[in-house]
Amino acid sequence: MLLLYTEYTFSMKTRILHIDMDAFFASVEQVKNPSLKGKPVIVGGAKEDRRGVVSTASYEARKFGVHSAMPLAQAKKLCPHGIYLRGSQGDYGRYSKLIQKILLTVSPLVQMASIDEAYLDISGSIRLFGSEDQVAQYIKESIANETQLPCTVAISNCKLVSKVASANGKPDGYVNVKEGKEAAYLAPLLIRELPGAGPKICEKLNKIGIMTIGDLAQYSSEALKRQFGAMAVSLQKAASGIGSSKVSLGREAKSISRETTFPEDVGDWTYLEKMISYLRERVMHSLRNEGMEAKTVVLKVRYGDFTTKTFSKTLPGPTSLDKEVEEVTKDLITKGRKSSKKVRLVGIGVSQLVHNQHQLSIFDEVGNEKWERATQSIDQLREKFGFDAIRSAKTSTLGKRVKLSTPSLSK
Ligand code: TTP
Ligand code: MG
Repeated sequence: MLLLYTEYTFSMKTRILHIDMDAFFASVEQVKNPSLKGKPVIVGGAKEDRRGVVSTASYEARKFGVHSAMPLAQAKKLCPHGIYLRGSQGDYGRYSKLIQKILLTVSPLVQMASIDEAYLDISGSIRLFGSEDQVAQYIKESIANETQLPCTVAISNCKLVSKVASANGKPDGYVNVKEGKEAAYLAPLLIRELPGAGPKICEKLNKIGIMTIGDLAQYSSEALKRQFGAMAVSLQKAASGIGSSKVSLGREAKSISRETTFPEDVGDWTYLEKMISYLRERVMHSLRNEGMEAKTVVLKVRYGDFTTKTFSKTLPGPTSLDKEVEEVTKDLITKGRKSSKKVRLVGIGVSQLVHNQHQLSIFDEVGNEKWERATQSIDQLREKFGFDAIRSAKTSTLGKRVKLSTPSLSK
C-alpha cells in the first residue's frame, strides 16, 4: 500500500511545459510562401511604408540587428535587402488555433499565454508518452508535420523557469530543467533574462553588483529589501526558480461588463458617474483576474423611456489599468449625459481583449510601473477581503457594500 502511494505521488509531480513558436509571424509568412525560407523576412510594414514598427523578424533578419518593436525605418537601414511584409493577422490566428488543437492532444491542461505560446501541465501525460523528452519530441514533430512551423519547448517544475528556458533554447530548441535544478539553471543567466526585469531594474541591480540571476538569488535579503522594498521578496523568489505551476484554463472572455438597473430612474449625473466608476473598477478587476488587457471601452445607458444607447471608444493600445480606462470613461459619460432623460440602467464594458503580455512580470517599468504596482496590491487585498474592501475615494460615498441588480452579467 505504502509503495503504491509513494509511486502515485511521484508520478504526479507537477511538470510544466512551455512552448513558444520561433519568429512566429515571419515563420508563417515563410510557410505561406516557401521562396522566403532562409531569407530575412520582416513583418510590420511593406517596403514603402514609412511609419510603423517591426512586429517580428525571421532569425535570418535578426543577424542584422532587426528585432520586434524597432521602428521600420531603422530596420530598413540595418537590413536594406530584407523582405518587408505587412502581415495578415487572420492567418496568424488560424495557425495559433491549430497549434492549440495539437497541444490539447497531449494534455487537457493548456493555457494559451499569447498568440504563439502556451503552458501545459504535462504531469499526467508523461507516463503515456514514456518520458518528458518524448512529450517534447511529440509536440515538436506534430507541429512540424501539421504546420511546418518551428518552435522551442522547455520543461521544468514552474511556468517562470520554463519560460526563461524556452527563450534560452531558441530557435528550434528543447530544454529540460530537472527537478531541483531550477536555481542552478537560472544562476549563470544575466539578470535581464528574468521575466519583468527590464532595463531600469537591471540598471539598479547592476549598480549594487548584481549581474546574474544567481547573484540576485544569493544577495542578502535584508539589503535587497532596503533597496527594493516589498518587491525584493518576489525578485529573490523568482531568481531562486520558485514560481507558479498553475495552468489557468477556462473559456476566454470576449468582453467583460457590469451593469445595474436602478430601483427608480435617476437624473442626478453626479451619482450616476459614481456608479459608473464603481462598475468600471469591478470590470477592470475581473479583466486583470483573467490575465487580459482591453482596447475598447463601452458605456451603456438605458433611459427612462427604455431607449438604450451605447457609447464606445477604442484606446491606442490595450490596457488593464484603471486610470487609463477612467480617462476614456469620462469622455463617454459626457456623451451619455447629453440627453435630459432620466436613466434606468447604466453599464460599462471592455472588449477587444488580448492576453496581458506582462503576466509573468515581477513588475513592469515602462512609465506605468507605479500604477501597475499599486493595482497589484489592490487586487491582492481584494483577493483576501473581497472587492469592496478597497475602493476609490470617488465611489466610497456609494456606501460600504454596493448591491448591483445584475451583479455578474458577464465574466
Ligand atoms: P514573440 O514570441 O515574442 O516573438 P517571435 O515568435 O516573433 O520570436 P521568438 O519567439 O522566436 O523570439 O511574439 C510572437 C508574435 O507576436 C511575433 O511573431 C509577432 C508578435 N509581436 C508583435 O507584433 N510585436 C512585438 O513587439 C512582439 C514582441 C511580438
Ligand atoms: Mg515566439
